[in-house]
This record gives sequence, C-alpha cells and structure tokens, in this order.
Amino acid sequence: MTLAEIAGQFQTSGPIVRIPEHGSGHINDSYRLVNGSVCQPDYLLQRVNHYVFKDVPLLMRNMELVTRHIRSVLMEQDTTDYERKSLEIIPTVSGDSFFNDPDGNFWRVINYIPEHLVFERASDPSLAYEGALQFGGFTRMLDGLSPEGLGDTIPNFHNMRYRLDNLAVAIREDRAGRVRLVPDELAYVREVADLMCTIQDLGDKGTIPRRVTHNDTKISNVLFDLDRKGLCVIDLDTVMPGYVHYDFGDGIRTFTNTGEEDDEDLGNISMNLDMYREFARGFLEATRDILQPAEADSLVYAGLLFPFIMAVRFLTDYLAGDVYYKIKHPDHNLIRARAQFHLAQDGQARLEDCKKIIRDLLPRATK
Ligand code: GN1
Ligand code: MG
Repeated sequence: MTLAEIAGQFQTSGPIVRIPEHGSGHINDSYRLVNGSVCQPDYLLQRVNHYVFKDVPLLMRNMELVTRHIRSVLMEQDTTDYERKSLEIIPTVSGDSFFNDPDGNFWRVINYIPEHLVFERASDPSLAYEGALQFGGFTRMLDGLSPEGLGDTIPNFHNMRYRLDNLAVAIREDRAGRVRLVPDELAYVREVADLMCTIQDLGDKGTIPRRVTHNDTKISNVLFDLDRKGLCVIDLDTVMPGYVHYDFGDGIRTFTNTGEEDDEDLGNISMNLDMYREFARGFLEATRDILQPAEADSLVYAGLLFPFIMAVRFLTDYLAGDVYYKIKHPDHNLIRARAQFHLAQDGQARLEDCKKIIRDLLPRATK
C-alpha cells in the first residue's frame, strides 16, 4: 500500500496533499500528512516499529488511556488551548486506534501540533526549566491514573539488572566479534554496576511507588512554542508503569549534556550544573507535593542511572551486531555508548553538587 492509501484509512478531514518524512526518532517512522485545505489541520502518520514493540495493541491501549486522562485534566483546568497541549489519537474509518496493513505493519495517526520547535540539546537554562515543567506536569497529571491499568509495552525496559543481564548475554554470544574492542567499557560497567542498580533495588523492595511514567523524557520529546515555552510531551510509546526516577533521569541525561548523545569528541560531553539546577527546579515545581520522601531522597541517582543504562543498551546492541537502534555508520552504537558512559562518569564526579541542588529545592520535611 502507498502512504496515501494508508493515510486514507483514518478519519482525517480535508485533502492530504503531501506526505513528507518527519522527525528524528531512533525507532518509528513518522510522516506529516499535509492538509491541502488551509482551515483543516495537518496530522502525523506513524509506523510503529513492531520489532521493538511486540504488542502494538497493548501500546495503543496505554496511549488511549493516557491521552484521554491528560485531556480530561487539561479541560478541568480550563486550559483553552488543550488541543495544542496534548496528543490525540485519530481513529481509523472503522473506529480503531491503529491500522494493520497487509504486510503486517501497524500504523497510527495523531494530531500534528502546528508552529512548534524541537530541540536536540538544551542551549539555555530556560529551555531546561520549561522542558522539565512539561515532564513534571506529565507525572503530576498522571498521578491520578493507576499504573495497574497499563501494560508493559517493553517488559523490563528500564530495569537495570535486566539490561546488565542482556549485556552479559551479548558478551557471551559475541555475535559481531566485537567484545575484544571494548575492554575499558566493560571494566567500567563491572565497577559501577551495583551503584547503578540503586533505583531498581528500591523499587524491588517496594520503598518507592510505581507510577505511570513516560520513559523517554529526552529533550526532543517536548514540543516548545515559538516563544520557547513548553507546549506538550510527545512520543507516548513507552508510557507504562515505572518509577518517577525514570522520567527525571532521562531528562537529566539529555538536558544537561553539553555534547551530543553520540558525540565522538568526549571533551564536548559533561553534565552542565546550571541546566541540572533548572531542570530539577522545573520538575520539582510540578511534582514536589506529590512525591513521597523516599522518591525525593533518591532522585539524584537517576541522573547517573540514565546515561549509564543508555550506554549499556547501546553497547549491547553494538555487540549484538546493531539489531535494535537505527545506525548511521558501523561504529555508531559504540560511539553512543562511549558518550553516555562519559556522561555517567561526569555525573558521578558531580554527585555531591547535584545532591545539594536537589536538597535546596525540596521542602524542609523531605530534606
Ligand atoms: C530510543 O526512538 P526514540 O529516539 O524515541 C529509545 C529510548 C532511548 C533513545 C535514545 C523504544 O528512542 O529508550 O532513550 O532512543 N526507545 C526505545 O535516544 O528503545
Ligand atoms: Mg521514544
């Protein structure tokens, strides 16, 4: 089927005149459905990667629950422009949330939010604050939705022990013959593995509560308006039960990094504490009064965990022969892994400063 035929399966209004590719995700393919009628909206058509997301119907059910809940919260708050501030699933002509094509691909259409900006890197602290308000607001709005109603779109997605086990399998199998190329990286993993399981262990013991979490709170998953104010959180594929640390942590990983996620020059990479402070300030402004003391007290470890877990995942994919992430060149996953390990190390070096930043932002009772 052509893209135009697939787009025709959905309840869009107005003639779709162009379908250019859209965005920079590592997993799904996205296209903008450009409306020929100026008074009708554009849409976003996405093919959901069913190699990564094994249960797309479950994923779409989660997405329906979450988008509906967020819209109802925004409407209660009397937000006039809730359409620009939330995602909406556009149903197929038969009323389903996705379309299954004859080749077995899964497609969905969502609203396209016009006049937005996307950033791959935070260029000033106000972006970190604005982005954090969005992700913190997401946590806050979903505080009223029970995580037990959602399924795991990717089981154990941010379970550090599971990711370490997967790395161990990739090392044992050595499918791409690359294990000999990464002795330093593997030594670092062994050295810090226990520290990086801090959040997982608190969760396993029941010390921190499960919540509905986004699980991909990178800066490029916030839309900003043309005045660089946060508008909306996007990319809800990995919304599932988790810990607040997952969302705080991936935000810290991407908003504070002075380099690129895949920077070859490790000298460019560090954790910028001004960004850290502003991200933490925005996130805690939105979540301060819903967080439990045990969550607040352990939040700082999330900033280490996320660069590290991403590095472990990139490294595992490198050793397995690049089967998961889209890559631009053969060493891409290795370069990503090295960059993220470097950021984790920098976070370790700044841990005491980060603790102080968070302590100063919390109300006295949880200090
Ligand atoms: C993937 O597809 P994208 O870019 O939204 C990944 C995230 C990683 C991210 C790294 C389902 O997200 O976990 O943080 O790449 N998503 C999945 O940039 O694995
Ligand atoms: Mg994503």
